[in-house]
Formats: sequence, structure tokens, C-alpha cells
Amino acid sequence: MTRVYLALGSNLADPLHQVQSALDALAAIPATTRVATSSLYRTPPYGPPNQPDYLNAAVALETTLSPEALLDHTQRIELEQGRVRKDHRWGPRTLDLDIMLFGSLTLASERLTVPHYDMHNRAFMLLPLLEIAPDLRLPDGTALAALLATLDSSSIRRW
Ligand code: PH2
Ligand code: MG
Ligand code: MG
Repeated sequence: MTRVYLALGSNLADPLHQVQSALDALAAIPATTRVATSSLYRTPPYGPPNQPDYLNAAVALETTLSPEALLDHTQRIELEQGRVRKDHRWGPRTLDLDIMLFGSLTLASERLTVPHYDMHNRAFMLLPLLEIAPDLRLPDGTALAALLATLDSSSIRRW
């Protein structure tokens, strides 16, 4: 069993509905249990500012799947919920499911980089994660709480 932490994000097509559907779909992934879910947060867009606020949350899973097999499922769920891959970086999306951490694994493959390549700069990922894993350390030993303390979380609200 591996403990996995996912980041959920949505800022299109009724984000609350998107995230609630995603929570059900994540709980239904084979060989996987959803063991914790954070509160839902409203966060200003990181990147291009001309897009709606995001709904962000974090989820903990226990799984026996490989990282790639889990990624197959999270990408399937994104597509089932109407995700359209666009060229522009950090643009709006119906549903984004990002693997932040996969146990203590460090991995950089064509398809997947864990820990998430930019999570250390994103309070909208770290704050929900800290809520469900207050004592968590990243694979390099950094305490999550110390990392979040370096960022400005003042614009994050409850959804
Ligand atoms: N995701 C992005 C780009 N910008 N901003 C917020 N607030 N929340 C997100 O989930 C987010 C973002 C690309 O994945
Ligand atoms: Mg993504
Ligand atoms: Mg993302």
C-alpha cells in the first residue's frame, strides 16, 4: 500500500459539481481507497489572471497501483469530466487531478514528475494538503508546514 496525495482543481462548468463528481470517481478507482479529503477552498488564479477563481482541495489515497496505473485513472476521470487539453499553460479547466506525492517516491518520467514540480510554490496545493497531513514531510525531508510558511496564503478562502 502506498499513501498518495492528489491536488484537485476546477474553475469551469460548476467547480463544486466537478469536484464532488471527482471525489466519487476517485473513491471508485480499483485497488485504491480514498482515506482523507480536505475542505474545499476558493483560490485566485495562479498564472494568467483573466480566468475565474479556482476550487482547490487535496485528497489522500491508499493504493496498490503503480504511479503510471494511477495516472491512467486520474487522466481518465479528467477526460470523463469534459477536460479539453489546450495549448496555453495554466489556463482554465473543468477538472485537474495532479499527483503531488506518491509515498516517498521521487520520479521524473515522460508522463509523470513526483513530487509535483511546482507544489513548493503553490499555497493552493500545500494548504489543503497540510489540513489532511499536518506532519507530512516531502521525500527530501522538508516539513510541509515549513514549506507553506514561506508562501502567502492570505487570499485563500473556504469555498
Ligand atoms: N492550476 C493551474 C494554474 N493555476 N491556480 C489556482 N488557484 N489553482 C489551480 O489549481 C491552478 C491555478 C494549472 O494546473
Ligand atoms: Mg494537471
Ligand atoms: Mg495542475
